[in-house]
Amino acid sequence: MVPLVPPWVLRAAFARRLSVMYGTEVPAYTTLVEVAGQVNDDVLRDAGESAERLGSIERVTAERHGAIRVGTPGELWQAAQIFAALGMEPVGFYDLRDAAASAVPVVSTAFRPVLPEELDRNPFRVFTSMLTPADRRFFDADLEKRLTAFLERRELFPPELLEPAVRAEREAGLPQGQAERFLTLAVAAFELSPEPVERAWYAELEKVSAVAADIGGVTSTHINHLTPRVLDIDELYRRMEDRGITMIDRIQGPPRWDGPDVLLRQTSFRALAEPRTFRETDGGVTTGALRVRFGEVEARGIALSRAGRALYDRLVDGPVEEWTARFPGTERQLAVDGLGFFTYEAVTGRPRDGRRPPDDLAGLLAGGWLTARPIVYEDFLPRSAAGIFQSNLTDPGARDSAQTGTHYDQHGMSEAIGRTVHDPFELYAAQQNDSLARARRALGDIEE
Ligand code: OOG
Ligand code: NI
Repeated sequence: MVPLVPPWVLRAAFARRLSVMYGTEVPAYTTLVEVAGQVNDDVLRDAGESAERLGSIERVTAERHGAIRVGTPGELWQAAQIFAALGMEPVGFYDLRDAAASAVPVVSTAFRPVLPEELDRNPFRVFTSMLTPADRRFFDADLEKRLTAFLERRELFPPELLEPAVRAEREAGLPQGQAERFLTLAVAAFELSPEPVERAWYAELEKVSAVAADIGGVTSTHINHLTPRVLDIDELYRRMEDRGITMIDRIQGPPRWDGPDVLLRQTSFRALAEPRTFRETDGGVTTGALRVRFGEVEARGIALSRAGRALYDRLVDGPVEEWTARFPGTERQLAVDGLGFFTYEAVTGRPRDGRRPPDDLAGLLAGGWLTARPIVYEDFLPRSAAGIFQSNLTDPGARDSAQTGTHYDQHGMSEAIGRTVHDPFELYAAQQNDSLARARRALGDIEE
């Protein structure tokens, strides 16, 4: 039997090649990766072991997320097939249409590995947005019709790319030669196309939303940012500004504080003007520029339970004093209050002191029966995502808020993709509960 290149090796190779491609297309991204690497080295040197509490330095160094935008359920279905070949499944539903100040006409999910061991091998994830042309707040019936027709005519992913993707998913890998070709075509599908942009069509969509134009104004898709992970995002922000790269005005997500890092903190630099060719209404070709691709960086923290997330949502906009006063200041407290997710392990070497393990988690942790390791947040935050979209729009676009939008939810997204969209809270809870059940069994064994 020919040995197959397994999905995780394909995923790691895809992430690496995408990074090389994006670095040649967007040089400021390379600067971001360089600076992130230097910051990570410094943190590792100064903080030692605790720097790796939320992931090994190998994982963090290789870690990236990308973002793509597609136009139709059919295109989303195909993107999902390509990601399935790489061992990435849809997780989470994000509706970015009704974020008050920063609405964009898309609904989104993220493709990523779901098993902890797969995440450890390579956690590459892609935030994937789909245009919603039937949403009357953004598009009237006439524009919807023309937009849909335009999208139906284009082909983002050729059959030579989709066929091996189906095979890779079915057989859990590809033979070496096919893997090579698959990766080459997959990276090419996300490059910026040199095809001329229809000026008038692009401009018409841009009036509605720059995101609508970026998706539906061109005949291809492209990766619009690629994000490295950094261990100290405040330090990175300072160093980028020192290098003369203007970042957006803030770091999004939880505040910097002395307590545990939770969820996700992100910042970005604005999209750069890139030369593009345009087709004018008289048929002539001209050159111009578009700002569509940018750089972003992120720091990841502990995954929060639904209750933890609700507390986060209540506190995040308030004064930092309120956050400090009300948000748990230690990992132990996050665990005991049921606000954060952890994996638990029985302590086997615990000295025998005649005591029996208590039933409650607080007692088990306080008595040294269990150790807790944080589960890293592997997903996104809708408000930061909306902010990331927005930071790259020069014009907020036009919306008719008297109209109502089309309904979309996790279920509808699953139907569009033809695959189940996982609920991130359920994934984290299952991982936590499995570990706790194992730990309790182990404690039972130790006792006997
Ligand atoms: C995606 C924006 C969301 C993030 O990190 O929150 C995102 C986009 O601009 O297409 O990538
Ligand atoms: Ni992003």
